[in-house]
Amino acid sequence: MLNRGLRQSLFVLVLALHLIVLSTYTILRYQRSTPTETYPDHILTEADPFAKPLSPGPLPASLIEKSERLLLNQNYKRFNKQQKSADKKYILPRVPCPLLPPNLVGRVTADLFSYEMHEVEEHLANSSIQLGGHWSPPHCTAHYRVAIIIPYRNRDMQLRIFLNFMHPFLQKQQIDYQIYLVEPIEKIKFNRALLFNIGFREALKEYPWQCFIFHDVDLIPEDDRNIYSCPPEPRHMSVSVNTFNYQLPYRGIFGGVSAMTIKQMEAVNGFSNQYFGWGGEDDDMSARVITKYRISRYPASIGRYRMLRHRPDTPNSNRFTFLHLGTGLMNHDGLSNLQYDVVSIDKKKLFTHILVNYNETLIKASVADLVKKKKKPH
Ligand code: BGN
Repeated sequence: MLNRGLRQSLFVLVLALHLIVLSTYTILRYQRSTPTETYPDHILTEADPFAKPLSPGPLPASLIEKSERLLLNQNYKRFNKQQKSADKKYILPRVPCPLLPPNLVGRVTADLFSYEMHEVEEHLANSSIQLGGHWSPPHCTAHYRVAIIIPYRNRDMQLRIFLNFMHPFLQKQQIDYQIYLVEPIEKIKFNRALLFNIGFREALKEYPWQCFIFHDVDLIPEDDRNIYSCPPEPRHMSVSVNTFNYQLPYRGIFGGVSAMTIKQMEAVNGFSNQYFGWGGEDDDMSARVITKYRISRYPASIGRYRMLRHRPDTPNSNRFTFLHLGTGLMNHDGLSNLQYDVVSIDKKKLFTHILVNYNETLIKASVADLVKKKKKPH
């Protein structure tokens, strides 16, 4: 025989168990419930390659409005159905990604270990990066289509560290992006600005990029709130770099990492093609930019970068000649007189490699008369 007290506590226990089971069931049901299949027509888009998710992944949950979460959820389900049925008429609703990417944390530290390329590829094997290093968010339409252009030569170790860190970094920002490496063939002089112009041209031939990030391979961002997008004014992004004691070395600096839209690039005729060797080409671009815009920057606490160590390059002694001309060459030298040959375009797993050739003599000759005239005005 159970006494009264024991009977009462048993009753309370059974009641509590019931409550737990019931609430778990309700929560699960709510989470799984499919939003209604009738979907307002205006949200359905034509089959838009840029709205197409690549593959399903975990759904972002925190910091997203409930209504947005339902849309994302529905998109995810439709995507799976579409995969199974291969029904071309099944059009995914265009759902913009949340304005504030949900998983940003602020300060981030890169893994600077020098993994082999195949190890980096393995690390990133599950993140649905398309051949050529293109990624876009699987369940929503990114707000920005961004090409990352990297002038490159002989920096294999830095490249591996960069790729290993940058892919997850950009994916967390929910950007539709691709990484392009533009490399000159061996026997010609390195020309950072010319390689940027080439990257800009070539990238636009294959995808409607809106925004370009001109990026040195040795700079690794340290804060994921440093969103890789293009604001209304050209943005200098590497505001505070460890090698400069996290301070802007001078007001007009535009080197390291910078972001420009197509319109902004075209408005200043791109970069100058005349800077062979190290230095000055970014100052030239800065001078071009300020004729039409103001340089925008994130606060120093966000635009933070770590520079990977390397041997210093030899400065180009000619750079002062062109810098002294100010923006004198702007309308004649840049995208308008760009000449180069593409040797190969190689779609690697994590980036697109564009190997190029150009003729320094011809490029210099294209502005020689103008330089003479500007130096000695009549
Ligand atoms: C400057 C270089 C830039 C370089 C920054 C940071 C020149 C032009 C002659 C004054 N400018 O001095 O190209 O990005 O340092 O390293 O050399």
